[in-house]
Amino acid sequence: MTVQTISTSPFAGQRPGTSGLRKKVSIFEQPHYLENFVQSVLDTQPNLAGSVLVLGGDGRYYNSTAIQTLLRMFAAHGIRRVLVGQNGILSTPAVSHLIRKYRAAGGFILSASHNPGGSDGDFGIKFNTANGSPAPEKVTEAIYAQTQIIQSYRVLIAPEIDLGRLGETVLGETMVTVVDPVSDYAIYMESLFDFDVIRKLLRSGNFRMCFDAMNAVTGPYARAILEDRLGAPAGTIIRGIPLPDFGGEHPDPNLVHAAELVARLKADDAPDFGAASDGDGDRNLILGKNFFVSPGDSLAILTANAHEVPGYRKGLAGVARSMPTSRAVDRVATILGIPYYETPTGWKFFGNLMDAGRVTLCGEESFGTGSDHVREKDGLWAVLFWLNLLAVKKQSVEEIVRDHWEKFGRDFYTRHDYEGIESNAAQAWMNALQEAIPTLPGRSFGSRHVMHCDDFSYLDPVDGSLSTGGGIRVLFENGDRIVYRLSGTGTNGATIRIYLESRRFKGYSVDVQETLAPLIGIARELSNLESYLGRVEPDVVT
Ligand code: VG1
Ligand code: CO
Repeated sequence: MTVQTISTSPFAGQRPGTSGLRKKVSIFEQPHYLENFVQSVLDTQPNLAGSVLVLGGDGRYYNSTAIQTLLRMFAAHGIRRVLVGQNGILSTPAVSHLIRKYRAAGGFILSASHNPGGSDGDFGIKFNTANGSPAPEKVTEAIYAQTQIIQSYRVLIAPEIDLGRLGETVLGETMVTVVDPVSDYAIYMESLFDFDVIRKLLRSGNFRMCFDAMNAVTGPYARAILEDRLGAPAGTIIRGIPLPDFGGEHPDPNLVHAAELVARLKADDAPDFGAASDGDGDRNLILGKNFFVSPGDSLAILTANAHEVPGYRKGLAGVARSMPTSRAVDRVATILGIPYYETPTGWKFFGNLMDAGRVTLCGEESFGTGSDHVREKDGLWAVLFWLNLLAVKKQSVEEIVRDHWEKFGRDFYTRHDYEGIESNAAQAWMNALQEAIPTLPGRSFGSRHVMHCDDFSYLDPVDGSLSTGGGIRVLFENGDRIVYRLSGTGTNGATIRIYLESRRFKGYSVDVQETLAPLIGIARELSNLESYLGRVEPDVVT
């Protein structure tokens, strides 16, 4: 087996976004495209040579091809050992866990998360560092800079590894170990939650749940944990087999894309609990009987009730949320007397806070919740946390949420997405908003008065790094808030996100969109949405 050096030249646009490099499959399939990016990671991270790496993905189209390429490149780079998930499968939180458990120097996750898959869908690659966290901005920027000057990459000429067979294979001087994707993760979950009490609940005969794996990576994890270990009856999991094209659907666990699950939870004989996870297993959707738990509420509720769960009984060091996420958790933290942090969008900003022992739980409005047990958000972890609470508190999902609102007040919250916007138009709209920032404070819109407006920037309190351009926030005197930002994960033009939040202490039963309608109107008027985009209605409302 020989190492070949292949000449190449840079591709434009290999800057990782909110969560890794995401592009259409056809872009990744261009000769040298994937190799250039991977070589740029290896070249800029000198600690990887001679170390252990973790490798896996969500099973989407191009996953297996890419894994074989990466293995041959790792062998050419002198990586000592690679832990790769059987059939190339590893959920994002499982990768983070394996990196930490086996003290790997890092890992590669092949996924475009909730973006559609298949040959005309999306592919993605993300590099995580030795703490199991998505690479911080200074690392992704160094990788990007290298992609812009790369001239060659190295690859071992070798036959394909059989990814279906557990065990070890030598590739050049690299040991490749094909591991069971689920077992370490499942054991870890058992150490955090009270499996006995959850088992009792699931076997009691008066509690039913349904988990939608969305034809994506969590199917095998959910089966092993919910059915095999916790005794949920067969059939608890729907869409449980990972498919390369996710059955042609968006593996995005929200009310729009998890329509079948939502319908089941609305039926007369609805189960008591419904949950779903996304393409790579890091997001979660939580439903009760005919009841939706908004992700911001979920984070606040887990924070308020963490002492009920074995893994968090000793208390929380603090909590963090991304800036656009509802501020519901802040009030809980204040009452608990623990610090809370507001970070830019994307899980990579939580890593330092967790490593420094400043926060235990973190969350985002985009159906992401997690803790310092790994350094990624974790879909099944959130589901198990809720199951543990349901079992201990002996209340329904709805009762738990309503009790929480009663005690802490309620944040009405929604996100409106405008997808497939022509990039220049989206940028022009954003630029105009940026220019308007100094003119907004003091202006009134109906009965609301703008108190403060800025483009969010974040000074990391642990390493002092500065992240700018986090999104424009408009704060009103009555506590309402509008946030505007451009997505960093899309592959088709630009996606505009408008986040709306209004805190109320009364009027719980009112419909969220109805309650927020005046604020929604202001958000559109204030940003001149229609004149820039030629439209006002969003594509997706979550
Ligand atoms: C979106 C979400 C963000 C999340 C990111 C990755 O990013 O808004 O909260 O961290 O996706 O999640 P953006 O830049 O498109 O708004 V995942 O499950 O796609 O890795
Ligand atoms: Co995801």
